Amino acid sequence: MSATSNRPDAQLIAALEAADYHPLWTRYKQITPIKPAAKDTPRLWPWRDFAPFAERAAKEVPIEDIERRAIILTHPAFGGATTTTANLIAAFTILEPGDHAVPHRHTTAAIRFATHAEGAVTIVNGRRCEMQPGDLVLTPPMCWHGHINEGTRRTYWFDAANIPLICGLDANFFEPGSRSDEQFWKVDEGDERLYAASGLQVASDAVQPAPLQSGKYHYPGVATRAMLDALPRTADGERSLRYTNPQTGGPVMATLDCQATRLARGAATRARRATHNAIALVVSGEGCSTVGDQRFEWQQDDVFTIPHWTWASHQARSPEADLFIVSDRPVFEALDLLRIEREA
Ligand code: GTQ
Ligand code: FE2
Repeated sequence: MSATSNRPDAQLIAALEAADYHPLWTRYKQITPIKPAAKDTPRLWPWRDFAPFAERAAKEVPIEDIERRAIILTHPAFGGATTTTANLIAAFTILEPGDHAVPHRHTTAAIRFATHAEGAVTIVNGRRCEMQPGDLVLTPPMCWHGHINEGTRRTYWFDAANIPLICGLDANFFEPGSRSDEQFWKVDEGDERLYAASGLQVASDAVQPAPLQSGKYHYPGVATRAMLDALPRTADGERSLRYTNPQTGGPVMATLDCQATRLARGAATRARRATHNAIALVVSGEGCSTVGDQRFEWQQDDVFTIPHWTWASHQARSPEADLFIVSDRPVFEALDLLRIEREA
């Protein structure tokens, strides 16, 4: 017998439930909690633990046999679902010299950030995007993309995508490309040139709504680092840049936001919490973060999560440390659910 069996309306409740009705009054607190409660604890995936698996995947899994040689960092709190933190996955893609990862396109949105990818190229909608250190390459929804390693060494890059969000919405569409389409790879930077200069845009008389997905796909690391160098330091040592859609000044995609953060040794950043979820990649340097009740010591290529509504503060141990942070913030902004709190 359930806990409700002694109440005066017990028989009504049982009858309702048997007929596929739920009285709101017995479950109001369950379905309207007073605040968010992330399923997952904050988690760190150190590169040194991951590297042997990446090496095995490179040796044991031919690229011709698979869609992508990517390994996703998964949190066990999601009950076996392929999720890193709510709505998001993070992964590393591994390519051997000469590897071609077959072209495809899909409604899920993804980004990749070059960590050790010199010689690799991602082609997005017929534009060649070379993966220089610290480069960000977007694949907005339904953009064709394939990858090649034209270099002489194994390459690695960090991926993030909104796959759990799109699976939750059951809004996946996927189109395979052809492994034998030689022309796909024979392109130059193409229309990416139209987005190369910051502060300049193609003029148009067309009256149309601002596109929610960036038309610029390639954000060179050299430009990000130069701008971080130029930013004045804040009281808590944090200097942050947001990658933007040049046509709107808003987030790079409708569902994903990207940020570059530079920390200075000494100060810990003021703790903050937000309703959206974030994943941080350590681009350079060393440091530590307090996320919820966890404390992470991190170094280059480590990845950690900042689940929603969890306090987070970061600190560099080296003179400077750079983080790349990807989040689902635009989803919360679009739905008017964004809340951010900062410690006093
Ligand atoms: O590069 O196309 O890590 O489609 C997951 C899904 C990478 C990609 C991932 C993808 C890709
Ligand atoms: Fe893809």
